[in-house]
Amino acid sequence: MKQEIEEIINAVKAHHDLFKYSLPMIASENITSGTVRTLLSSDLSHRYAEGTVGHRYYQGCDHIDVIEGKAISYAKKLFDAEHVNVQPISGVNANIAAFFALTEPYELIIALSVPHGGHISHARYSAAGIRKLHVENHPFNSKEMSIDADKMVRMIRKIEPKLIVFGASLFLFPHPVSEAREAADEVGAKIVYDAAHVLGLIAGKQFQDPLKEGADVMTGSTHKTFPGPQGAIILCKSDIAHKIDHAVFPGTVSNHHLHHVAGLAVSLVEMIEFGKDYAKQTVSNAKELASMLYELGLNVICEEKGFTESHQVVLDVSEHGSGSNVAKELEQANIIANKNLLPWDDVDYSDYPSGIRLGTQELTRIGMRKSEMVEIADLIKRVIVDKDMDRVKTEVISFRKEYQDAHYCFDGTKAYEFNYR
Ligand code: DSN
Repeated sequence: MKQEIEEIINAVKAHHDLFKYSLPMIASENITSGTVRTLLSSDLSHRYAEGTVGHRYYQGCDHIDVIEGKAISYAKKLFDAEHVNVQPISGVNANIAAFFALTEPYELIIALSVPHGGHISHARYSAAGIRKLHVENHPFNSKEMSIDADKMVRMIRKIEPKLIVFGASLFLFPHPVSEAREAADEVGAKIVYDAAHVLGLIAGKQFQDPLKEGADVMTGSTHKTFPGPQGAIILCKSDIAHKIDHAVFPGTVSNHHLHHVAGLAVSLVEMIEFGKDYAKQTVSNAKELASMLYELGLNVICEEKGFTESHQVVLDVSEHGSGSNVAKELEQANIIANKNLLPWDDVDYSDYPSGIRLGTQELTRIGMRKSEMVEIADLIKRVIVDKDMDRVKTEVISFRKEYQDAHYCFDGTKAYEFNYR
């Protein structure tokens, strides 16, 4: 094999080995079933199907129409949604499309700030800025890690935004969607809920149901708690379906990723069958991990509120070095997590935030339950407090050996294998 190609293949193999024998705890990642992985490398990955089901600009799309039609109908069923678009190629793309569908340039929106956990695409310097929107931040209670609903309602009535955005990257507790609805109606605002992080929990009915609570649109990545392929989905009320579809194509996507749509269709079937059990276990694992870490002396935030209602657990590790240093130390022990800005951090030092964000969704997907969380809490504590990286790494590798299959799907064996000829 040509050396340059071999080097790439070897790097991919090494990547697989890392994830096979580590604790994958980035809160925005997951692993797909074998069927989905196979579909991602199918011929669909290099075809065009601009347009919508039955109305394409290219020939050769009959089977693609079947696949996309099924993905839409499974998503409608799983989320009880009036309208679904499966074409956005990423969560940011889905948010940009929602902003283009529901606002005009220079209008005002309310969203969560990044230091309070908001996603960058809700900020002026990202997707909201691309639409030239003026962004006011949700009033936030940092101690409770939640939006202050009373202040938010007063703010909606006072500043009369065109759009109210909910959802976050640091996302421990539900957002006040139903509380916003009446004031939003009074001022003529729409509500977009960015469910990127919690889509799998919503699918499994273990988190708030934004569409039922009054959101007009729900966007979401399909590869975080929702254990599907990289990409995104938009679900919305039927009265704005046309605006959303038009903002996706031709607005912000030319060709969508057809292999993603096929993988998503299968992931939706998996979640219809197993979503409730998976989501329940994910949240219960997060609660267990948080309380074990707390008992071991770590500063897990929001103890008064039971730490978390989602897949995330957040630690303030400022006593043990910055979040950046601790994330690197965890990586030395094969525990993969990320540093995170916390509300009380100085944003000017954002390369050295005090937080570590942990997610339990992938550990759950590979079959771990509460007893494994107890062991993992101990391993994490030994890195963060005792700085015992070398010994913990050996133990993590050995611990991981028996968790190699994806659960909550029909075809999950050897989920981390990569066989290249
Ligand atoms: N970067 C993702 C996260 O980790 O939250 C969101 O896009």
